[in-house]
Amino acid sequence: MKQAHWWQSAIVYQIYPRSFQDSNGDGIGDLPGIISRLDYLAELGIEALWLSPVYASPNDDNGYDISDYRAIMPEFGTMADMDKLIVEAKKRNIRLIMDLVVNHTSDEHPWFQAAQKSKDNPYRDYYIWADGQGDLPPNDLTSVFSGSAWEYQAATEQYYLHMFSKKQPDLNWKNPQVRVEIYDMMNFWLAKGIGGFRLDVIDQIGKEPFRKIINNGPQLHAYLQEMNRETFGKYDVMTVGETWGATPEIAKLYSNPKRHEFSMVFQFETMEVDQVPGKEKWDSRPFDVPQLKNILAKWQTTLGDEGWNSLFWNNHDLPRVISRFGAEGILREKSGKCLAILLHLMKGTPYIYQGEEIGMVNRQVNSLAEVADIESLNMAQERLARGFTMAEVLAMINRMGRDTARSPFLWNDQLQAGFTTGTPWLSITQDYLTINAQRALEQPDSIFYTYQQLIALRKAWPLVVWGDFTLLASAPNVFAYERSYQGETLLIVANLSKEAAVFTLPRAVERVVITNRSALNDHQLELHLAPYDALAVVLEPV
Ligand code: TEU
Ligand code: CA
Repeated sequence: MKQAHWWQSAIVYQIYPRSFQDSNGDGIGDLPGIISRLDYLAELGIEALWLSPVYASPNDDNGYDISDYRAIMPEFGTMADMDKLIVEAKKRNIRLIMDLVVNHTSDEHPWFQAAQKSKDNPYRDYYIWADGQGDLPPNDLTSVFSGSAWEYQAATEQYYLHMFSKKQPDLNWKNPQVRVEIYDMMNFWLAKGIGGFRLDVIDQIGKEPFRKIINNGPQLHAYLQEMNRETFGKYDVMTVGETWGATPEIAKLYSNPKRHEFSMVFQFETMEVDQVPGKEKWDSRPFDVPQLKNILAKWQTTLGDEGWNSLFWNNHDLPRVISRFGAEGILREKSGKCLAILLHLMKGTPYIYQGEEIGMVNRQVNSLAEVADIESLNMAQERLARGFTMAEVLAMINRMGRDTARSPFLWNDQLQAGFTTGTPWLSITQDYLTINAQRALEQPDSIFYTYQQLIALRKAWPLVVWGDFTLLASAPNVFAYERSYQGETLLIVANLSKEAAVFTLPRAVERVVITNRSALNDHQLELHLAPYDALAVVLEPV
């Protein structure tokens, strides 16, 4: 057996705290709410919990704009609640992964408050400032959230850089003092006994904005090695970097254990399979299954022992996977199970985004008044000005907008789905009488138990953790692969479409490990697959 880290056989569950469980009726999820649901998470079997940011924040970008890294957002609770969460989670063998947003702070962070006062303020150089070009910004860099990445600040007659909203000024990582402060803060959290960090847009910290280099800047990996050395390198924790532009070769730079940077990164190449090439995410095209197969197979085979994959279908920035790559309606649970089986038997660390395990679908809106997400709202403003119709813009938001996956967790069939006794901060549009956790727990064949079974399989079976991956030839919409380890082979077949398909098995089946079909319908090598059928089988030895 290879040298194992705990995170190589663990499954991570992501919580978007605002939307998980409200405990006091203010319509906003909170830490006591999360604590009250730890038994549910333990029953699912997850071993790590990634919390989207819970630090003090004015919430321009729902916590990704931090005004105090060492304080908890009052809406979410107190530091005592946080300490209790860490302890209570640990009792259930669950480690807490903190979301670390260090590419930028909030403009309400004391560092920025000081920095903006004058050019010679000691904190000025914590951020990135520049003179304009006449009436224009320093250059034409654009923010991820639309518009210029530079904001003019009249008091000192200079612009500051913000790759996200103008309330999220970018930190200047070239300043050693900034790095020391960040590392101190990380050590503060590590000392509390957390299980690791998810590092927000970390590929941007080595940026050279005046050369218009944002991702993968020249100093990026030097900073990460320094960070590792100064902070989490001394602990048995996991780290996962959010790296939008990463290729497998770039991922090896981050996750090759010899380089002492991160455990793994999130790759987003998979997310291009329903996007018009070269355009923005809002410009959609039908889901290209063959492309998905090629991308995932490439990541599975290229990293080898020089890196580690993270496996995910969705998160708080992405649409719900059933609405995106599966099917809502009568095929909802079937397609959800299919996607789960397909992903969870690959090599890497799987992530589940809250509600995925009960088959939640996209939240839908009828007007901009129902939208909270700053990225969607900025896009709407920009595209309406460019001549798109409101109907077109709403369709984009309903398909790709970030609120699709940020709506409250559906706990039961009571008022507001059991999320709150008050009015939820984001309205619930899904059919929670049909889709809810209580119902999923009551039905032995629900999607919840498929996830539970997949998690248990990974914990119990080294093949799932360590097995080599081979993509198999198949019909365009069928995804088939093998995992093999120490003479044993597991075959996974998934039909990612609403059409029937055929897959020919190389040998007879010895046993079915997991499936979303009621039974294997025949004993022949030719397997007839109904829409979204998926199965994992061990074949008879050669
Ligand atoms: O996301 C980084 C990022 O690039 C996303 O904004 C992404 O481009 C977009 O959401 C895709 O639709 C991280 C966080 O996950 C996100 O929630 C934050 O808004 C962002 O950083 C800024 O901190
Ligand atoms: Ca609350």
